[in-house]
Amino acid sequence: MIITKEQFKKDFEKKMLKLYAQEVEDSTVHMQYFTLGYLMKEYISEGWARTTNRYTKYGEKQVYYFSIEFLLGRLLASNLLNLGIRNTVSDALKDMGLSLKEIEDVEVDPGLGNGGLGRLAACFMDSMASSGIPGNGNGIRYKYGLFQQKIVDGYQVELPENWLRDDNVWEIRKSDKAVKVRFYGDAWMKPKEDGSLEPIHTDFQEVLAVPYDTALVGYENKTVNTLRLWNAEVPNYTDDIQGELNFNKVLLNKREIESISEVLYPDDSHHDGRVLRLKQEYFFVSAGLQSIVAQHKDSGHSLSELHNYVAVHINDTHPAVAIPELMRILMDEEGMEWAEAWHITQNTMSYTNHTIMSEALEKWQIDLFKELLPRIYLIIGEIDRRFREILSSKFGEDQNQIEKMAIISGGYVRMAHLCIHGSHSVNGVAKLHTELLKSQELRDFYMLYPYKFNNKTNGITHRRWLMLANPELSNLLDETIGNSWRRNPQDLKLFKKYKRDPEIQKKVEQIKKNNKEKLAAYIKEKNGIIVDPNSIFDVHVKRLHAYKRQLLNALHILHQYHEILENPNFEMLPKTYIFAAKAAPGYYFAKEIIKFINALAEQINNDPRVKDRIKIVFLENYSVTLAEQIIPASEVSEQISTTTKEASGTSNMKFMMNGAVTLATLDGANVEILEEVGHPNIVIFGMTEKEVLNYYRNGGYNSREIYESDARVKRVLDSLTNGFIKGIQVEGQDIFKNLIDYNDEFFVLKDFDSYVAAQKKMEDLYRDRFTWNKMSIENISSSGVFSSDVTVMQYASGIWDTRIIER
Ligand code: NBG
Repeated sequence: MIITKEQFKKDFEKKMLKLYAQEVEDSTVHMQYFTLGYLMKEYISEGWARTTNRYTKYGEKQVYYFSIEFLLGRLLASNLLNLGIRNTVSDALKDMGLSLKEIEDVEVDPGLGNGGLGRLAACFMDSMASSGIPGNGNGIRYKYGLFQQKIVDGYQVELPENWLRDDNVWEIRKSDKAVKVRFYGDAWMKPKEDGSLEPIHTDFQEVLAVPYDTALVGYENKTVNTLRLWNAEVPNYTDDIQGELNFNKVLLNKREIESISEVLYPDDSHHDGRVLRLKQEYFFVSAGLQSIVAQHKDSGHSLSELHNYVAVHINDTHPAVAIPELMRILMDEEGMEWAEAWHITQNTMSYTNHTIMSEALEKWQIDLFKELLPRIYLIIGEIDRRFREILSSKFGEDQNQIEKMAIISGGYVRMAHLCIHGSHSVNGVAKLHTELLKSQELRDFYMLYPYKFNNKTNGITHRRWLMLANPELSNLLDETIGNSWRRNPQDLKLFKKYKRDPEIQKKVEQIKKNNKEKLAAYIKEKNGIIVDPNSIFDVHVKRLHAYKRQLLNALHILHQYHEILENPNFEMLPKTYIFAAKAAPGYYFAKEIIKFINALAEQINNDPRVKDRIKIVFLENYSVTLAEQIIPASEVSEQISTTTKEASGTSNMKFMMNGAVTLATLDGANVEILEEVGHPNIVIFGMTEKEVLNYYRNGGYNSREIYESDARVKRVLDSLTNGFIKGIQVEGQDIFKNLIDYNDEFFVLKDFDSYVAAQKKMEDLYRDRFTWNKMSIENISSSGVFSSDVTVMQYASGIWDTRIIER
């Protein structure tokens, strides 16, 4: 949009007066935030209405991205950026004596996700709007986002994150679009006179799903898409009295019902088998589909054409019940026959798998499922029966094979199998991950449905992760290669030609230094630790999980510590190791690793013999906002998961785009980062995929042998248990046990040697400033393909079959 400074000032003053009966000069920064936020919403609303109308009027096929998590991050800055008025607003505010930065800092970061999966959904939303793809998000409006993490005495403490305590300026409650979702009761098929069967569902509990819509503003285009998050509420029983409901029962129900949209499950890989989680899943899926079908009918299209107008994307298995739910709506409510309903459902649905970690592949006990969702269970039963017929025709009498692939088997409903059978497309999130799905985890399904499988490597929005997070680098890019990269991120490759340019190298180095200084100030303020901005900032930030191997990193630091103590003149470049990670509250081992890192930090940071050669910082409460501060200040990007375990990773792409050099195993999208930057510009170590698979398949790994034969490993591990590191009696023992007695499931010790060498190599590269800066520039300029704009275009053409309305 176009607005002058003067006009904005007038609007802002007027808005402030209206909202708070206050003049700008007497306002608090809190008031300024809400004034600006509500004003932005007004600015956005016209384009929003226009976009929605345009989609309906021209019968555009729309994508609905169903996800149990959306980790959006703060919206004020990104909305201002995408509207194209951030500079104007910033200048105008400055004229009024206000600071945009301070105002932006008032916004609460809505943590409606755990990690990569939720953040990917948010990047996709930004990219769909910015690429002119008619795309909507559909999810849950959790009252409490992911817990706030405090570190107390080295331990993680979890506090509730009440992000809605103030108004959320971005959402619009749409009570008139509320729908009802049914749980429990009895469901059966009643024979009718003509011999056909009629589905009956009685004695159910009804929950009102109320949508809250948030605008998703495209970057300097005319598109404003919608994110719809559902809130669970008690229906108004006076409209619809069911049986013997009485007041007390209503109150009791209220607690139970409202809990559906109360908390986000703080776990992205272990699934918690509680009923509430399945309730959440059905809740937002049913509400979303009901509103999609209603809208489709409103616009006058026939339901038999639904799949030509609607694509529903199932983000991991959490929304898998979308498949039977759409069947239910089409059959029970719209009177369609099975065959047609199935054809439409399969052609509407597509599914992304985000992990091969088996504990995250959802399956539900039949009893639990049937009790909570009796009608849906009947439909899945029929889907399974028909699927088994297909399998029989293929595998004949091979019952084992049939059971292995069935949807309902062994007392469970398997959601991934349901997704694959019920969708027309199944994709992995990086080349290696997709290959592993095809050759290992989902091999049988790949043999059955080879045409459904495809790869869509993840991406990140360069608007948030470069333009907003790193304005200085963005300006340098504009000055050197012009600003076309902002719209076409692949143009970042134009920057490559400056890789040997001493002046540009110096500038890139200086920008990194400035960002490091800012982070150092933050660290000092938060942790009271003084870090040297001239030291190497080596950064490991992501969810805490054993397979991500924060432990390997920490053990290496401990090793370096021993080296220094043994040889006081030990040569090394000063290093600042930065960690940030939340551990799922029930994930005991992950929490022990946090304690270990903090104990190590406490000891090393305060040991005068180290002479500041090593500093360790654990920043609490990792979030999108914190990531935006850390990543632009990073030099070494730790991507050291056990090969085969990280489906893709996305922070690896963010670091690269900000000029950090990746220290990586050949896992997930690291493989593709290597393809883009080439061997000289990345440091690779560790076991190959083949070695890992071979060990998992055939055994033969013995971590104790390494402990006994490698003196460095022995020294490090012994110091976990012999009191050398203070304050980790329990944790030290447990980590030792995990690595030695339980044979080190994630090959930490197996990769130790090559990790030490890789760290050394990084340091040598860093010493040579010309080489390092060149590497940094190579990374920045090769990162464009990892923009999620590129990814969503591939989804649009390869999976959703949606038109790109504008670019
Ligand atoms: C995560 C993977 C990451 C991947 C993101 C986004 C889950 C279940 N999976 O490797 O662990 O980058 O999904 O695809 O959160």
